[in-house]
Amino acid sequence: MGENTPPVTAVIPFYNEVKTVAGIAERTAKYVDHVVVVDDGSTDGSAETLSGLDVHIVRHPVNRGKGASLLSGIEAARRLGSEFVISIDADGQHPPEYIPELLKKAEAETLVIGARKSTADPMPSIRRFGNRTANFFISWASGCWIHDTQCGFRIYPVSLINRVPLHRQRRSGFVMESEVLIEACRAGYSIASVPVPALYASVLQRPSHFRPGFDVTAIVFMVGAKLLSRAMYFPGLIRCQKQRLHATAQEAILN
Ligand SMILES: Nc1nc2c(ncn2[C@@H]2O[C@H](COP(=O)(O)OP(=O)(O)OP(=O)(O)O)[C@@H](O)[C@H]2O)c(=O)[nH]1
Ligand SMILES: [Mg+2]
Repeated sequence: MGENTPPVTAVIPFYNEVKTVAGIAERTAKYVDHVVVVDDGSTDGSAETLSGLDVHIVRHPVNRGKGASLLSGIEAARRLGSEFVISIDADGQHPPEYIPELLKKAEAETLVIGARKSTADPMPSIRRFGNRTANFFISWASGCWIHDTQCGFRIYPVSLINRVPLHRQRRSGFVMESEVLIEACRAGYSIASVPVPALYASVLQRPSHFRPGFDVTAIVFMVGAKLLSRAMYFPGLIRCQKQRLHATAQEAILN
């Protein structure tokens, strides 16, 4: 990276991504100081496709989930001396070519999220509905409007992970990526959004690992518990909806 840019590590957690993980790691390496790939007990030969690439490999002997893999990768990034971690999916849905755009917003007390915008490759409607619902409730519990709470293309300041309390039983699965937003906002971090394309049919080469029953239930229980613990946190609802209206008005002016 540039002389004055703090060191950046990309973390790519993956589970059975034999067709795509090596290509994503190679494309990502052009934009960061280090690439850490976290093999979460893959059984399809994904790890073999990485041989010869200039990447750090963290292995989980058995599958522990995306959240646990992100945390292992962030720990590896800390040991490499990085201040920022870029998380990126291994299935090709996040174009690494957008990393420089996300990096422009990187700051010590900011979590940057790639906010997926509609493209010619539309998100399945059930997924779009789920994302909108998640955005509403997670933004409420966070007390700030978050355009895309479910996108895993993000920049985490490494310091954030030790400062925010993540529930022990919720550190492993997809729910971790939702909980960390709420806790980051509570800890005073701000959230910045950078528009990125939403890629679906054109890149996906295997069924989703996201289990709508299990993972959605885990997210609903987590958000419910956070809201109940703050007496429903109505000030958070009002604040995030004001911010949403403001953002919508700004968008209308720009278009
Ligand atoms: N480390 C780890 N990564 C996982 C696990 N499950 C999924 N992933 C990775 O997390 C990323 C997102 O998983 P997906 O199955 O694509 O889930 P999604 O992107 O929310 O859902 P789709 O929009 O349907 O693709 C991919 O890079 C997966 O390889 C897991 O158990 N462990
Ligand atoms: Mg995916």
